[in-house]
Amino acid sequence: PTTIYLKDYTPFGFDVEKVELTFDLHPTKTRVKSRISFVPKPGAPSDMFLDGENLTLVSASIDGTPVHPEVSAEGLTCPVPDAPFLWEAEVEIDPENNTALEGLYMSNGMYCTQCEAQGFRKITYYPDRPDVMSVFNVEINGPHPVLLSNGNVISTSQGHAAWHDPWPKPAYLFALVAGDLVAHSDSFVTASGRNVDLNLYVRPGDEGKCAFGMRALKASMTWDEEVYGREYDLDLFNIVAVDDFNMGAMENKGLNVFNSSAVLASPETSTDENFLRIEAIIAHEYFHNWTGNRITCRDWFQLCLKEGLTVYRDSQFTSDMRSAPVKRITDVIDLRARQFPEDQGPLAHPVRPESFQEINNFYTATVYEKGAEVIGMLRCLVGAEAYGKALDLYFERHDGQACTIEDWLKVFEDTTGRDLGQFKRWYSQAGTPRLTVKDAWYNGTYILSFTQNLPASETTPDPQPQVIPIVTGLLRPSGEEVVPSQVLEMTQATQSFTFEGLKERPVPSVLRGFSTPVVLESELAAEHTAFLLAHDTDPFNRWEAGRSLARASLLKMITDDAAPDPAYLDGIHAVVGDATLDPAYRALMLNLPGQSDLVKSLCDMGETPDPQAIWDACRAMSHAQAERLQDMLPALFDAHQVTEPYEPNADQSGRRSLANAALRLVSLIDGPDRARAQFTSADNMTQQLSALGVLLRINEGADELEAFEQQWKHDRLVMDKWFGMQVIHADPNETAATAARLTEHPDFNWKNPNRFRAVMGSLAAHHAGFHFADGQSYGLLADWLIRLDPVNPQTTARMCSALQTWRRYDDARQQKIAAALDRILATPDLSRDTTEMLTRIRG
Ligand code: BAL
Ligand code: ZN
Repeated sequence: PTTIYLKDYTPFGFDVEKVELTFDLHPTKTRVKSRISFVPKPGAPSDMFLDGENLTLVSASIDGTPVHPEVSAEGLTCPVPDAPFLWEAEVEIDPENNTALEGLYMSNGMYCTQCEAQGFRKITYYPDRPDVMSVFNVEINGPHPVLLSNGNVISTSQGHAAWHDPWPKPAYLFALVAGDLVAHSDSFVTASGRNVDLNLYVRPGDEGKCAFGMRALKASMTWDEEVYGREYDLDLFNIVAVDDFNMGAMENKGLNVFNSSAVLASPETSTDENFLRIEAIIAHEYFHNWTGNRITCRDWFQLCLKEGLTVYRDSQFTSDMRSAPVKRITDVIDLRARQFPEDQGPLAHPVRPESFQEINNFYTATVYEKGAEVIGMLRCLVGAEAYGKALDLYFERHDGQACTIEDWLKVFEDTTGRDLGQFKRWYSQAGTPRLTVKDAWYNGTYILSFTQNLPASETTPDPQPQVIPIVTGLLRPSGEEVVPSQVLEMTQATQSFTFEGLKERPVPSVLRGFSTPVVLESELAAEHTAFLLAHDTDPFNRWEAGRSLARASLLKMITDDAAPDPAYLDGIHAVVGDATLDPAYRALMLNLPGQSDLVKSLCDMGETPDPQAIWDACRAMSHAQAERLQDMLPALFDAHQVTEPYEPNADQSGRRSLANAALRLVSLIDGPDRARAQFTSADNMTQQLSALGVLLRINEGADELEAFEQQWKHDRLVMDKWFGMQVIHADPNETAATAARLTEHPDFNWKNPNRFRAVMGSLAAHHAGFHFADGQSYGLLADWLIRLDPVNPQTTARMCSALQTWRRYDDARQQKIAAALDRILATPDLSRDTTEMLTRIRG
């Protein structure tokens, strides 16, 4: 496979003034006619190359004269005039057999598209690159009640629709949808008084699952006006729910296409977590209208320009709509679970990668989530006001352009006068820095000293110090804040910060809000952690203190057979019992560090991790929590029952999460009765599913599992939960067998990405089950990846990341994983996507 490098970027030789497309839809023989006005730039080549894959070229002409281009598997090359010309072509494509779900494909009888990153080339010949932006006119002919494309509708009649998108866009934002769909409609009046029609299109039967998504869309539109001054710019905004979709959703201009799991919601079928995710994804895709669509990326190496910023914006939105500390904590849990392993293993790459073989493999937690962290750091360094000014300048200066990270940083340099040369290393160096902290106290002077160390890696062989904003506050030994939060700006490999005029030695609270994505290694007094759990005024660091104690205790339980740490248990007893705190926050206090996280800690200590021992320790810790909190658990459970009609808001979902955390623990001691009662009486999925999870966890859920299937077998999204739950809650020695059994189920439609992920994704997420010593899970996953790869390379390649941490385990496991990797790699005609991922992982 060919490797593409950032350093080789060259602009396309032609401008595209206008694109006209006509689709004659047919399941296996769709005809696509294109009329494209090209204008050669100075020095344009005499031959033009257009991307195109899996297309049958029917005809082509330039200015009306037939031409016969040289066609290859990647595109076509054609001699062209050195003056503006009209390119016309007709191609035939086969949507029904397009199982890769890229380009134009069919999902349950409906046509839909996915063009990011390089799917448009499967629709017609075109310069399929983000820096080629053009106005599109689209005509669709097909026997479907609903025919949609980007922009504003020009005309519709039986079997025909014409669309015009006035905003120049790259081809990756093109979309077409056709099918027997129904609309949930509403409207929005923008700040300047323009009316926008809003529609959420779904398959008949799903109408009852639209109201929340529409509400979230309107809230996002208002928020972007109020917080970023960004108004919507078309007369129409359409969202379509699709059952077969590789990603969560896609921000096509004026026509967002969503995985149905990321938009359809009802209290009976969706959990609080589902509602939260849907709200965030709707916001994310909507926010892309400005950060992604109006200002797009020059090339795919700049993907973080739109994704990091848009993730950052959607996290701000969720913080504003719900609880900011809870959002920050859950984001950090997610970052550590998904991004840190990437940064610390064979798939490490900078936030802005410098080479790739298959761009689909770079829609990663590093580009998205670490990309958002980098923006959070930038805002922390320059302050909220300067951030707002820089963003205003970004929108003003770059509207309608395809930009780079250099353009992005320049608006900050120009508004603040700062030199961001060193800060830019966050975009070019891979890996998670380690930040060590120690302190000293001399006669009223308190000194905090930090050392940063970025481990060298293949992509970053000679790491240089980065700019690290360390938000820090100091507390008195009595618990009040003596120095409020301030940003310590670290730029050197080793740096000290001095605080004068203190009457007594303070307790430091460093890296508040997780102001930089680092691994913090504290050489501070060990007793500080319990103190911060009891007293820190920063809610993130208070939670972090609990997590540090839990981690330290679990590691001792694993390595030394120690008992659970009473200081940790006492500490969480106090916080969870504090009725002045947000219930959602108290529930988070009861979570334990991820088992993969513990694997990394053990490796760093020079220990060989034993997944079963980690599992056993986590179980033992849950029991210890239950016993220590036994005096309050029944009351917590009762006091946080929601008796009002279900609403997926922060208040109610917080109460449910604490009640369900209490249920999970109390059931370890009291048995299944409460959970059974909740399962039976639940009128919403949050309560029903959490009760089922509790029962499965104590091996008491067989009847409820059966009842759940009978109740929900008609609902695809709920059945995804049913499939996933059984794997997630299996005992480690039964995980592989459970997953294998589920693949025999008649409803295991493995070509549907959601269903495949429900089983195989859950298998990979069950740490002790996936790494069970017999290696059965590795073999099962390999079997299914080999089967899925020719059908859907993108979903296959994503799933390969389950194996990225394989070198952390013992020799026997490594041999089994290597055998699985080699077996997949030896498969004839393995896709470029999967080959690249596995080659990098195998090393
Ligand atoms: N652009 C791909 C889907 C998303 O990040 O919104
Ligand atoms: Zn995005």
